[in-house]
Amino acid sequence: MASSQSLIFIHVGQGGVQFGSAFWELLSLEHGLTKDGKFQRRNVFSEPSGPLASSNLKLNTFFMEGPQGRQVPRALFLDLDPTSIEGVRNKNQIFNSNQLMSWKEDASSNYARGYYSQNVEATMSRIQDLAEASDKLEGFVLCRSLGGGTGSGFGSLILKNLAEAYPKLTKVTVDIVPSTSFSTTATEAYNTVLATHSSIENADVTFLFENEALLDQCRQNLGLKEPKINNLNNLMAQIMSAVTSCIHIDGNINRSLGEIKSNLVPYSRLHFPILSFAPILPPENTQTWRNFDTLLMEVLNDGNQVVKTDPLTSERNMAINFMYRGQMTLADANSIDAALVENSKMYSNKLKFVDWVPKDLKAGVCPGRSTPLPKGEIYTRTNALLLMKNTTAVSASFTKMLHRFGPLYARKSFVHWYLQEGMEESEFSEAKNDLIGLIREYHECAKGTNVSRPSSKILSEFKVKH
Ligand SMILES: Nc1nc2c(ncn2[C@@H]2O[C@H](COP(=O)(O)OP(=O)(O)OP(=O)(O)O)[C@@H](O)[C@H]2O)c(=O)[nH]1
Ligand SMILES: [Mg+2]
Repeated sequence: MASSQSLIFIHVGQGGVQFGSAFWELLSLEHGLTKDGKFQRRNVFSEPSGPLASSNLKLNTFFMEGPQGRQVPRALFLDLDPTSIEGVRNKNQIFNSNQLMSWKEDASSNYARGYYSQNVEATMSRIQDLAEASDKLEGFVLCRSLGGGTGSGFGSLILKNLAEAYPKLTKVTVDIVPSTSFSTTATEAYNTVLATHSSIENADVTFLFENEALLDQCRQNLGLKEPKINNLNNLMAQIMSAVTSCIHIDGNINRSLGEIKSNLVPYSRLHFPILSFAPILPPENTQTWRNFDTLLMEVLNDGNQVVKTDPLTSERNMAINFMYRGQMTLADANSIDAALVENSKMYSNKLKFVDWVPKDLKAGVCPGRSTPLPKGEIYTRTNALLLMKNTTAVSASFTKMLHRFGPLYARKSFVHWYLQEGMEESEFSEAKNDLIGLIREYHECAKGTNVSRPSSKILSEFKVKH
């Protein structure tokens, strides 16, 4: 089996943990593993035609050897209250018990409670154990929801500690952005802005998943009338499997977190590429091969993005990567690459680049197809295309965050809950100004000027009160 670098996944808070449960169920199936980490006779890569050699699977990137030849995910699940961790323990027997950490009381939707949690030492020590079990550790993927107190606050504390303890390793965050339709607590607006501030500072790449965009996809593309949280998580799992497909299977680009970063992030702060994936079809489909032009049209459709952008705002890209996922040999990659570049001329309005970077359009192929989850709601027995674009249009997501934060902060509602936990009030304005600065940097890129530091002038433009 090919030897490769390894990654550690850290799932924090209910959203991070529940997404992780779906993600590892899928990844285990893709690697031909049973629920308890043993090898199945057949796996997705041996069916239905053109078997890929198992050497294509870089098993030890995501899994490590456990007792009795079991494969164990390189992952840690953390929640300040036990409920979501119990859910993982009951559903996925693949984890060792020391990979599932929980405590007694949640952070009550309060970033500060999560951030000032006393449990970080125990957590960092468990992360160190996992790091020591990895020969060639490349980096970390921290997955959390931004809305609650644990994912936002405790997640940000862990991210800061990772940046200090492992400065040379790549840090990626998967940040779930709360939707007003699912949201139950007013403080989500604060937690989202405070946690995004930490992702701007301490992550190398952040993949935003807006629950609102995922809900729309479940309704429109999958025909689900009332999507549930697990529908959203299964969709995210398929997309994150595609993002990391060349890392955990094989392929010709984005074979490591570092490569994803260098392919997509020309400026360190502007590290929020938007993901768009196709096809997203309900399970009753029978198509086993999808026309490439159709896939391209679908990923360029805003409705397939996991971040909702404003179609009326002109966007500019800093980097674009297409990742084709399907059964083919790597020798075909070059011809796909040429077809992609040729076809994408038709969509030149969607694929405009900022003036000051060379047109950075890359296309890659991962030969391993995805696999359906049992009773899954997404059809996967076909080829697929993932688009990752570092576009100025992502600023729409930060603007929405500030629009929810602004009115609440203007009244200073609930601020005392945060101060009681030890936070300084200045941290609110620091976080807010950081997002405003980021939006401004994206706007300047779209206009063609170079990136500069934040200024307070932008406050009025985004209707954020001082
Ligand atoms: N996509 C997705 N969103 C989730 C999930 N669970 C919760 N959310 C969203 O995340 C926000 C709440 O965050 P949680 O992850 O429940 O909170 P937490 O991190 O556990 O923090 P506390 O419970 O406050 O300590 C809400 O907006 C939910 O809609 C999930 O499994 N998937
Ligand atoms: Mg919770």
